[in-house]
Amino acid sequence: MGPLVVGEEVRAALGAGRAVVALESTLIAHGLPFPDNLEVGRAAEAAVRAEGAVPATVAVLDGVVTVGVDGAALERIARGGFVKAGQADLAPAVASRCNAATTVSATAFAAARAGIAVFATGGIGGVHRGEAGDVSSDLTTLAREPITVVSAGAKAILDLPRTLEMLETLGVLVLGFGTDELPAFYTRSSGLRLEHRVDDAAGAAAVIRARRALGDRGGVLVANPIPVEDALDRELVDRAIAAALDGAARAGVRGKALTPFLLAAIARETGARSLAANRALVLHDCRVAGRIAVALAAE
Ligand code: PSU
Ligand code: MN
Repeated sequence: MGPLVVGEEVRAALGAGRAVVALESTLIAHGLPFPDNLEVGRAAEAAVRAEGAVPATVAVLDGVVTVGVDGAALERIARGGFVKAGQADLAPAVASRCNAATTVSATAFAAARAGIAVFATGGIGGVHRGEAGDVSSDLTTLAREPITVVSAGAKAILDLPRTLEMLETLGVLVLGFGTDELPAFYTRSSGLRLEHRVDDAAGAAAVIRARRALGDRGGVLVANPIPVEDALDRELVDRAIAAALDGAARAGVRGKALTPFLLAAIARETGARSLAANRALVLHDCRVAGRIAVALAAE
């Protein structure tokens, strides 16, 4: 067995030219608490299926990068013990035969190797706020991989203006999905204007096809705002983020642990309302990604 394996159902779907949507596992292992995380992982797969596409959740299982894990593996991921792996962490995880959840960067990389064109997540990583200057490898991987990531923007805990600037510098196309603004994860708007907008899956597919036809091999970020009825109050979010950032600074949390720490702190600060919003936006992204994958497969 090689270091990267594609699950049977996913392989069959890709072989037949059917729509497939990749899903990441860090959001399950480190973004949400058990057992909500397992429920969201399952619901995400179901949402992709409801649109007529095949879900491919990605993780490293005993050192094998697996594109399309089965239900038993999904449960293992949710129960804990999986480290967090970005793209650069994949090879060490393979060499040491460990279990790892894949971030957006690792998932995009593995999915692209498998020939998957569309990927759904909640929010990509980006440039963190403050002087530390921590920048997620999600951005650089997106610049390199020919994949479309559907997300509710970048996580609100980040420095969104600098994240958007970096995406532009790297040549990642950011497409507003029914919006002219970069969505801010728990809320629909950030005040940051986007240059490009599409209003449905067919519109997104047309742009993706044009990018391919031009030979542009970089990634596309479809910025899909959280549904109106699920969005959180902006003041609540701002207060929770400020408290979370303060807590992280006092505890000296940085690096890989920072994003999971902040998400957990925000869940406490919002009385778990952030978890409900996170669930809603992830499932919405899965539905939109499913539709885009179906539109692309129909060409
Ligand atoms: N989206 C969510 N919850 C998450 C993440 C995204 O709704 O937990 C994860 C993604 O896997 C993303 C990662 O790639 O956070 C970014 O981590 P870092 O900032 O350490 O690169
Ligand atoms: Mn980082």
